[in-house]
Amino acid sequence: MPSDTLAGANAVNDVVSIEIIGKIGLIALDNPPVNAASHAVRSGLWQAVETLQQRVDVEVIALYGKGRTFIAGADIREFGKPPQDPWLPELCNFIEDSEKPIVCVLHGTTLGGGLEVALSCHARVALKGTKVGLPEVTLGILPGAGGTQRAPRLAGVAFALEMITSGKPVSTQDALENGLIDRIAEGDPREVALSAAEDLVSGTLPRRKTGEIEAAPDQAALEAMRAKLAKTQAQLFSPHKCVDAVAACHLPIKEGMAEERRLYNACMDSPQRAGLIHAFFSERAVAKVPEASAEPRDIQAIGVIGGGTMGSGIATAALLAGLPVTLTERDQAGLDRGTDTIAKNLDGAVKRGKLSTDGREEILSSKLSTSTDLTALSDVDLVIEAVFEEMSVKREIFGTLDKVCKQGAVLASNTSYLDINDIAATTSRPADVIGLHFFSPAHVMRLLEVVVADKTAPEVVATGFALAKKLKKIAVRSGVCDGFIGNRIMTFYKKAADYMMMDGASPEEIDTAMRGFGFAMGPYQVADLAGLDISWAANKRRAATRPAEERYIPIADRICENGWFGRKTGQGFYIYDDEGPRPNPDALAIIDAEREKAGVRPRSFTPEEIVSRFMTAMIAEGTRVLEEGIALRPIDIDAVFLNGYGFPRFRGGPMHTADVIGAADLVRRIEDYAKEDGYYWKVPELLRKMAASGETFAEMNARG
Ligand code: T1G
Repeated sequence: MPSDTLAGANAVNDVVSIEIIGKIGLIALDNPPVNAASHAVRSGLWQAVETLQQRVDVEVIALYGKGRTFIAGADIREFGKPPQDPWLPELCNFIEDSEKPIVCVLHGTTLGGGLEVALSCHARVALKGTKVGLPEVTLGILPGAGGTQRAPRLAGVAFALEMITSGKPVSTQDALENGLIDRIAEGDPREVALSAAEDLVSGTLPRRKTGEIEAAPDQAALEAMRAKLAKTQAQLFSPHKCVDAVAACHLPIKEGMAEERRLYNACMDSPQRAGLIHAFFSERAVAKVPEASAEPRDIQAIGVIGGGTMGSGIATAALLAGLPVTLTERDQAGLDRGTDTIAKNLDGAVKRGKLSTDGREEILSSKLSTSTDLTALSDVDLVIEAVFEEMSVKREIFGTLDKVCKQGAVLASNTSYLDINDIAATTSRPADVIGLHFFSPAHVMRLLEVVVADKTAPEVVATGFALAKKLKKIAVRSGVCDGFIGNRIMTFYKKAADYMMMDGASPEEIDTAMRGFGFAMGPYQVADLAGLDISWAANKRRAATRPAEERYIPIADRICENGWFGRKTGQGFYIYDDEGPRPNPDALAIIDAEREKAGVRPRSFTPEEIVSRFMTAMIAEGTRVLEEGIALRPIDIDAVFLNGYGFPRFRGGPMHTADVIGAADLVRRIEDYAKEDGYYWKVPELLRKMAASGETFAEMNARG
C-alpha cells in the first residue's frame, strides 16, 4: 500500500492507481482496451476507495478512466465463470456508502456496469461526446449493479425504462437533461476530475447519494412498456425482466437491489443470454483471420461497376463511409438509374438520422463521379464489380480492368456464387483479385463475405477486412465454392423446406413455424421478398448438372412460369395487395397439382418437426462447409447467419444452436430422415466424430 507521502501515482494493482493532490484522492483505472470491470478493476477500485477513506488528508475522491473510455461494462469474458468478490453491485453500494464525497468522470462509451459505477458515485461529470447506456438487454441480461434502481431515481421511470429495455446509448445532452449526469465538461479526464472534486467540496457541484433519492412513481410508464414489449419482444426473456426490476425502484435501495439481483440471475441462467453473448463475440472473433497480420493496402477511392440494386447499394455504403466513388455503367441510362438509386438511398440515410442534408448534397456534388468508360477507374485503389451474374460478362470486365487499373489496385467481384478463381484467371494479377460479397440492401446489411481465391494475396484479404471496418460491416472470410458460406447453406436448407411443402406442409405453416423459432420471416416470405425469379434462374443454371438422385421440387418454377415472382409482381407464394399479404390460392393449387403428379399423399407436419428438419439441414450443410474449410470456424458461420440471413440473435446462430441440440441428437435425426431420402440426408463425418467424442462447436471456436 502506498506510503503516507504519496508522491505521484501509486499502483493499487496492475489496473488501478491512486494519487493524492492536496485534499483530493484521485483514482485512475487503466484496463485497456475498454476498462472492462474485470475482477482486477473491481478489487483494485474497492481497495483504492478503502485506502482513501482512511487518509485523514483526503476530503474528496475523484474517479476517472485512462485510455479511450471509462468503464465500458462488466468484463463479458468473465460471464459463465464462477463470480469473484467483490461483485459489481457490492462495489457500487460500497462507493455510494462512502463517507467522503466521490465524483466520477465519464468519457468514451460508459456503458453497463461502467455507468452503474458512475451512478453510485455522488456526482457525475461527462466529457462532451460521451455515450452513456445500459446495453445489458442486448446481451440477454439486465443492469445487475444497481442500474435498474439508480437510473429511475435520477432520471425518472419512463426515461430509465426506455434506456434499459432498448439498450441504446444516450447522448451526454440527453443524460444531462434527464438528470443521469450533473455536468458536461471538456478536456482531459484527469484534469476534469480534479476540477470536479474541487467543485464537490465547494458545493458548486451538488453531492447526492442516489440510493437516498425517492423514485417518482410512474405506473403508467411501467404498464405502457409492458404492453409494448408484449407486442414487440414476446419471444425474448430479459426485456420483460428489465421492467420487473425497474418496478422495484420504489423499494428501499437495498431491497430493490436484491430484487434486481434475483431477476439478473434468472436472465444469466437463460439460454438466450448464452446465445446473445455468443452473437456479441462472433462479430469480433471473425476479424481474427490468418491474413490479419498482413498490411492492408491504402484505400482512398473506389470504383463500382454496375448501377443496379447491388452496385448502387455498395456505392452508397462507400459514400456514407466518406470514400469517393466512381460509378460506371454501360450507358448513360444505366448511370442515371444508378445515381437515382444512390440519391434515394441517401434520402433514406437522412431520414434514419445517419446523414445530414448538407452531407447528402456534398456526397452527390463532390464524392460521386460517374462514367460509361472503364478507363475512368484507372486511378482508383479498389474496384468492386457488381454486374449481371454471368461468368462471360465478368471475365470480359476483369480482362479490361487488368489493362486499365493501376498496379496494386484491388479487383473485387460482388458475385454471390460464381468462382473467383475463374475470374482471377482472366487477369495477369490473380493475387489482386478477391470476392467481396455484399448483401442487399448493401448500404444497410452488415454482412460482407470476403471470398479468398487460391492466389489472393494476404494483404488483399486484409484490405477486404479493412474496407469492411470502414464501411461498419462485419466481414467473414470464406473459401470459394458455389454460394460461399451463406448462400450455399441456404440453398441446401431451402430444399428441406421444399420437401416438406411437397409432402404436405403449406408455405404458410412452414413460415409460421420458423417465425416461432425466432426468424423475422419464414423461407417463403423471404423468397417472395427477394424475388422468385432469382432462384428460378439459379435452378435453371444448375439443371444441367443436377444429379439424377436429387429429389427436385418444381413448385417454384411453376409459379414463376405464370410470371409470379413474389412481392415485385404482387403475387408469389403469397398475394400482396391492399388487403395485406395472404396465402396465394393459385400457388396452393400448383402445390396440389404437383403433389398429385408426383403421387405424393400429403401428410401433416407439426411446427416442431418443421423446425427440426429446417435446422438440422442448416446445421448439416454448415458442418460440411466447415469440414471443407470454406468457413474457418463454426463462429464464422454463426456470424454469417446472424448478420445476413435474419437468424434470431438470441439463438446465437446455427452452429451455436447445434451445440444446444447436441451432435448425437443431430446424427440420430439425420439417420431417421435419411430413411426417406438417403441422397439429401447424409451425416457429415465431422458431426459423427463429434457425437462420438462429445466435442462441441464452442470448443472448436476456442481452438481458433
Ligand atoms: N468485456 C470484455 N471485453 C470487451 C467488452 C466487455 N464489456 N467490450 C468490448 N470488449 C473487447 C472486445 O471484445 C474487443 O476485444 C475490444 O474490447 C474492443 O471492442 C453488471 C453485467 C465498448 C462500444 O455490453 O459495445 O456491464 O477483439 O472491437 O468497436 O450491469 O466493445 O480486441 O480482443 O467492440 O470501439 C455491458 C460491450 C456489459 C459493452 C467499443 N457492456 N462492448 O466498441 O471496440 S454487461 C457492453 C461494446 C454489464 C452489468 C452488466 C463495444 C464498445 P478484442 P470493440 P469498439
